[in-house]
Amino acid sequence: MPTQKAYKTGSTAPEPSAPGVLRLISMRFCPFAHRTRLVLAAKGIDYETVNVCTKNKPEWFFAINPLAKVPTLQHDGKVVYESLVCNEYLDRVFPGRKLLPEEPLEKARIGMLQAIWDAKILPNYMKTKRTEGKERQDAFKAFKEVLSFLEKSLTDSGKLFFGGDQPGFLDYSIWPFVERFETTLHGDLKLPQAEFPKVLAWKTAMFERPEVKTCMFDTATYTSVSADYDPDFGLGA
Ligand code: GSH
Repeated sequence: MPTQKAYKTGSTAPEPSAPGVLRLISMRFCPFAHRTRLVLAAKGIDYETVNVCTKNKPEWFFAINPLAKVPTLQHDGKVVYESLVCNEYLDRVFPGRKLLPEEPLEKARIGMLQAIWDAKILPNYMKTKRTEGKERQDAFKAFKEVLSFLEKSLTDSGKLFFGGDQPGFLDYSIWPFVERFETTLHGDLKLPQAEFPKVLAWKTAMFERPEVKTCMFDTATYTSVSADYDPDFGLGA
């Protein structure tokens, strides 16, 4: 069971990790740290967790990462932060299944889908969370329009996952948000099976993955946490 202790403002810094021990500075419900926990689990990398409170950050965190954001990795005296940077670092440095493709165009494809996710899909989803009535329906329509890029990518590749026959880099970077979408995308905001057969099959398959199960919280937890903590899942913070 991962630790639930979280270091807050005024706390004394934890002892440095033992030599050779990878440390993840995290916050339990952070979707960005979740990205990195998924990669750690998928690659079977051993690590220890130090949780910080991202609302009342401990002063010592700024000395490690000037942005003081999670996830942050400490590894053999080195520091790596920003979730996608952390994930690429882990993928390059640690053995195990490779998550990023070597082939340049294939790697570019993943990067472009990530950009669509960041610039279009996630913001439109966030709008459905924040709005009501007609505005919400319009946001949901816009969300579906941009989600169709993911549907097309899976259709074109003929694979179950964005990484191919197994989840890869993009699967793990978008999944934490999709897991949280369960709090919103039901009732009149349910994704239609006829429009999104591939995305919905991907979602079902992702829920079955052991690394996803290890890292997840249930929808009830996300609902209560997002009401109390960050309706925007930390975005724009
Ligand atoms: N771009 C960063 C990444 O991809 O790692 C975003 C990370 C992020 O915003 N994490 C939140 C955080 O540390 C917690 S969910 N917030 C504290 C802050 O924004 O100062």
